[in-house]
Amino acid sequence: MSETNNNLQPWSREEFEEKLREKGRGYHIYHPFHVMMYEGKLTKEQLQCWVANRFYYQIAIPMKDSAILSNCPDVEVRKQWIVRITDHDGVDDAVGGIEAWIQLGNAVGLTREQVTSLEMVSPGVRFAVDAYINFAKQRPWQESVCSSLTELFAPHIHQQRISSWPQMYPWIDETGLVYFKKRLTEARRDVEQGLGVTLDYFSTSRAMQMKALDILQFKLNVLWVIADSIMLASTTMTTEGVPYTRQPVIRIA
Ligand code: AHQ
Repeated sequence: MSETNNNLQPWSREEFEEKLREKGRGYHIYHPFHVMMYEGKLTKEQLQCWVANRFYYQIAIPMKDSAILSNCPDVEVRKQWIVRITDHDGVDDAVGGIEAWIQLGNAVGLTREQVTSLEMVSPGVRFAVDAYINFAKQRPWQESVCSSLTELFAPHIHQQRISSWPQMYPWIDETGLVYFKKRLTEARRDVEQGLGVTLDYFSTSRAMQMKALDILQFKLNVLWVIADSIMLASTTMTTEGVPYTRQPVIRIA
């Protein structure tokens, strides 16, 4: 009879952190679309599709983080967490991440309107991102903090873009990379807090530690499905020679 998680001893703090980091094997840096991006194999249209669709994720982050704040009674946690909102929204005339992402849109040849109108956002991306926001609205704030820990793996993917795009996509103006450079330091700072909360809150039992791994898997799935949807929306696919049919979207003016 295998022991259930309930009567196993919890992992040590170090072991638990190691198990969280091992989940990085499912991070979207390994998704074929991001591998193609890193290898310089994406067309201009595919990159435009990725930027326009990912904008829906970017504008969701401050709403997700506001949901966490609204569920969190701990003043010290809120005082640290709130910076995530201003990082994206900006403060006074300082450019925030959302505006930097629109600059990325301009750098890949999109107009501000094409990005901010969300006209290019696919249903799959909307569903995945909305699932993430709703998770943060409905679950205990510590579970939402745990779900943000995919950022343990984010500096690597941001550094990949900063390093490879100038060579692979020389037509993209360097101003487009501002967002990724911003996130390199912000993500490392964010993860410090997120990891501390997660290791403290979920270390009460092995069952709780396993729950944290499941929550992290949920967020890995969100990112993976976003990449799936963008790949389907922007890549010519055939099944047994039959081209993949995209849903005709009739826009009533
Ligand atoms: O630009 C990203 C960002 O601001 C965040 C916040 C964090 C969260 O709270 O879930 N996750 C995240 C991520 C960002 N960029 C993604 C990328 O590939 O550019 C990675 C993503 C993440 O790893 O969760």
